[in-house]
Amino acid sequence: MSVFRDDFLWGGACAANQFEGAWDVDGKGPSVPDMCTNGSHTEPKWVTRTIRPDRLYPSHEAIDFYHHYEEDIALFAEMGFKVFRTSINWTRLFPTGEEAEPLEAGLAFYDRVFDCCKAHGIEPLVTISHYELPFALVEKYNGWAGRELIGFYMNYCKAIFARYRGKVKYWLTFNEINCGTMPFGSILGTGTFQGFEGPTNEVPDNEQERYQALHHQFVASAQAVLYAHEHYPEYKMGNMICFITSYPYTCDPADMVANQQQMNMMNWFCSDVQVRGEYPYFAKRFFAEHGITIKMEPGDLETIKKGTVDFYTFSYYMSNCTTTHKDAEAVGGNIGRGAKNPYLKASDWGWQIDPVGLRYTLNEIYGRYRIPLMVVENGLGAYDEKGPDGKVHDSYRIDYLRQHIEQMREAVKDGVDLMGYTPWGCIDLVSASTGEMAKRYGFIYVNKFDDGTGDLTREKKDSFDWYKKVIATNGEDLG
Ligand code: BGP
Repeated sequence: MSVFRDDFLWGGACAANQFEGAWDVDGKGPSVPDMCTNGSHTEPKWVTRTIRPDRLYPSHEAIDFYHHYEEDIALFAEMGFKVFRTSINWTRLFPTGEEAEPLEAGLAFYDRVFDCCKAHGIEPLVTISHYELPFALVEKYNGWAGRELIGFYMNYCKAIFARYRGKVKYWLTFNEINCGTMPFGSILGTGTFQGFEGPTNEVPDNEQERYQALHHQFVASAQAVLYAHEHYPEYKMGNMICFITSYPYTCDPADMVANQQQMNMMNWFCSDVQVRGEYPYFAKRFFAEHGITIKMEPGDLETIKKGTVDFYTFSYYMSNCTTTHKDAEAVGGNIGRGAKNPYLKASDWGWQIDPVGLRYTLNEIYGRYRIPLMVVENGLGAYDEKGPDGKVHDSYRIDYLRQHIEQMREAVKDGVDLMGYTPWGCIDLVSASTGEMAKRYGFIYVNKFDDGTGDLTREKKDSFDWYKKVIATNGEDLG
C-alpha cells in the first residue's frame, strides 16, 4: 500500500519562457527573459533593452515546445503523468501587457496544449506568471513598481480564466513570488529595472521599489483568487514559493536569531501574506529598519485578507546555513547565498543537495498553514553525457529524485497533506539563472546546446523508465 494518496498528482514542471521558443511568432511580444542573453556558471547573463545581433538569446528558440508540444506531451503521458505544470506566456496573449483584448492566435495555442493534455488524461497546472512579464511594462512602468500592473494582470487573468474553463482547474498566481525579497528578483520577479542594460548581477538594487512591487503582486494575487472563487468555484488557486530552508550554522544563539530572521524574510514573509491574508508581525520592524514605506490604497489590506490561496506550492532544490560567524565558507544557490553545510554535498552548480531537508521543510510549512501542499519543482541540474550506446545514463539524477521522494514519503507518514509532485524541467530546457542548456534536469534529453545549435530531437534518459515505474506504483517502487 502506498503512503501517497490515490489521487496523488505525479508529473513534471516547465515554464513557457524556458521551453516554448517561438518568441515572436503570431504577434507575440517580448517578455523579460526574451531580452536576456545566455550566461554560464561563471559568466552572468545580460539583460539588454534592444535585441543585439551579436548576442544569443536562449528563450527565442529554447527547445521549441511551441512546435513539438504533441510529441512532448505524448512522452509525458508515456511516463504516466497525471499532471503537467506549465505556464502561459503573458506576451503571447498581450504583447505589451496593455492591450484590452488578447490575441486569438495565442489563446488558440494554449487550447491546443490543454486539449492535448486532456486527450492523454493529464491535468494541467498553470502558473499565470512565471518570470514572463511583458518587457514593455518594465520600460513604461518600472515593472510591478507601477500600480497599473494590477489592472493589466487582472485583464490577463480574466481572459484565461474564461477561455480555459473546463480545461484547467489548478492555477498558481506567481512563480516564486518571494524572489522579490532578494536583489536578484528585480529582473525576473518584480521587473523593477527600468532603463537598465548590463550583466544581471549588476542591476542597481532599490529595496523600496522591490517591496512596493511585491505589495502590488500581493494585491494582484489576492484579486485573482477572489475573482476566480466568485466566478469559477471549481478553480483551485495556489501560491508558489522558492523555499530555501536555512539552518543555523552553529548553536550560538546569535546564529539562531540570524537564521530565524533569514527564514522569516526569505521563506515566510510572502506566504504569510498569501495564506494567512496579512503582513506578518515581523514585517513592521524590517520595513522600519530598512527605510521602506509601502504605499497602499484603501481596500488593499481587505483584498489581501479575503483573497487567500487554497493550496500552497513551492520549489525545493537545496538548503542553506545562516551564520554571524565571518569564518564560515560561503556557498551559492538558486537565489540566496549562505554558509557551506559540512554534512551536505553540492551539485556542479554549487547547490547543496539535502533530501532530508525536504521532509523538514514539508513539516514546517504544513505545521504553519495546515492547507494542502505540493512540491512543484525539485530536481538536479547536471551535465549529461551520452554513453557509448548513445544514451544518457543519469543514475545521479535518479539517486537525487529517489532520495527526495523517500523523504516526501516520511513527511506524509508524519501527517503532512501532500497533493502532488512535479519535478522541474521534466524535459531539458533553458536554465533560468544562467541561460544554459548544459544544465539539464529532464527525463527527456533534447539535442540543443549552449551555442544555439542542435536538431531538437528528443531522447529518453534512464530516468525516464525509472520515473514511469515510480508513478505506476504510486511512489512505492523507487528502486
Ligand atoms: C526556479 C525557477 C525555475 C527553474 C528552476 C531551476 O527558481 O522557478 O524557472 O529554472 O529554478 O533553476 P535553474 O534553471 O537556474 O537551474
